[in-house]
Amino acid sequence: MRFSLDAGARWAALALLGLSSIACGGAQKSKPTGAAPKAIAPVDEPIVGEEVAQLTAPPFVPPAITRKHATKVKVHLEVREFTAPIADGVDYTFWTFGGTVPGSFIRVREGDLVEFTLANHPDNKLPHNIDLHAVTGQGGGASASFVAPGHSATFSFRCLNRGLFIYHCATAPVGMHIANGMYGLILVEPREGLPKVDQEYYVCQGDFYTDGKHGQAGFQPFSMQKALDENPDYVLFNGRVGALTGDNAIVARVGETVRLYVGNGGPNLVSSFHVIGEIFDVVRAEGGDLVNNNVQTTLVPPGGAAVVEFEINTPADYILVDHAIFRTFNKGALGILRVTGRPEVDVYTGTQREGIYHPEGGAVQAVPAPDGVAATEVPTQRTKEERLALGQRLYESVCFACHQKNGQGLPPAFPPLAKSDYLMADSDRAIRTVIAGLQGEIVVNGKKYVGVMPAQALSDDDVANVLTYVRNAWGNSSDAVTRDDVARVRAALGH
Ligand code: HEC
Ligand SMILES: [Cu+2]
Repeated sequence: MRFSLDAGARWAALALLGLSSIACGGAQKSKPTGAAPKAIAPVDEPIVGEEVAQLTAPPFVPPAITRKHATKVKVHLEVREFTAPIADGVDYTFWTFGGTVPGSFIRVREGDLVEFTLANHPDNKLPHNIDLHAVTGQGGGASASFVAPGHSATFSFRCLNRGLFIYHCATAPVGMHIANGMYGLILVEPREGLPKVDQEYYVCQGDFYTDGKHGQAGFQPFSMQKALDENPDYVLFNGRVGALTGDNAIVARVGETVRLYVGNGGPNLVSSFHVIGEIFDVVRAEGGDLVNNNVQTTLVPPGGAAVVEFEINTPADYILVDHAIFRTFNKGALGILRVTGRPEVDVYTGTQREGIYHPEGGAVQAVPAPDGVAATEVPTQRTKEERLALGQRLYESVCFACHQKNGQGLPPAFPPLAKSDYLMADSDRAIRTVIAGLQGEIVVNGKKYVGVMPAQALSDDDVANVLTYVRNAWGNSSDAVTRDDVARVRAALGH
């Protein structure tokens, strides 16, 4: 949350350094007006020694480069095609760089000479290649790296520009290769390095197009028509629903600084990248030199990237989203940064007080019925059928947003109510859940959920109706919940 002077000042100082070298008329290659000046052109820096790049699978990032010189870096990346879950119960055939979506993270330094080998595994069915946006040269390396299954190709390039860059397959049909997961990030660190942070993670958004609708079980082939229509069934961080939630959440502690390398493989959608409950102290816009401060949401276009940094001031589950928000709650673009540590009440208190709200100085106003008929007393006794009908209406206006239309929930964020052992085991507990809310870890049908269900401001009659409905819908079956049951539980809670 705090403005990071350190980062801003450091980059400003670097810009000045570059400017003074121009003023002295150094051996500077001519650059387009406004281009970031550099003390020595990267291509003039001597290459000292060689090393093999250490690649990492998402969400991890190789360690920062501490070298003070340019070197020759050998990168070996293998293309693998395989079928794996894109969501629980849904399989998809992915094409990958290094066996993951996004592909392996590559970290090199400005001025480095990269000797890049692309290998196409003999079990694969298709030719592939790679276009790295960090490359200056024909096709970003695409034609030089085009390889059939069982072959490999090597080419070299010089890292002339620092920044965070997407790489992707550029084999026809290009859109399909990208849609199947063929993209990742390469970081060209500035010569002097990036400011030190405590945690670094790798997050890449992508949109996916399947024959079946979102969540439809079984094997789902790629849908060319939906890709052409730019109408994805899945919008994901790191290639799978739940790649960054539950046990896969990324983590940090209060007091630490976090840097996210955020990419967007597309193929079609622009990401409105946002972290719920946090503000980016620093955004390295578009992955380049431009530093913006105090940003809520940053745009990451397909084939683009951004670096976001923030200090963590208080514990929470910070939620990574594409703020085109249906993509988050209905198409999968949801990740969690789980922060532990001591709550900092000077920063955030949580709920301090809760009470009944009486407008107009406490008088409860009778709302006139719309057709002029006097409002009638809510009957204590209703038939189960009445409660089912009223409860369904309430469910479909309030609860469905999280628990979904047919009570199936939305793992891992929202537990199911349909055939929920947790719901059916204890009706008083269900009443407490609705009137007082619920948080912390629970287990529903053998699966862990750690979420927050907000308290629902509903009358006793409404709670009875909605719980009668959910405890008798979608394969659940039990007696009606009565208004007296709710009143008794509410009294025990002191609400
Ligand atoms: C804003 C999202 C949200 C809304 C709206 C919501 N819930 Fe929940 N609900 C949750 C979450 C999250 C949990 C799990 C809480 C936890 O992990 O401790 C939960 C848990 C439950 C549970 C216990 C777990 C289970 O699966 O049996 C019941 C019962 C429940 N909700 C009923 C309802 C009913 C009825 C409504 C509508 C009146 C409703 N909820 C509205 C988010 C929501
Ligand atoms: Cu490919």
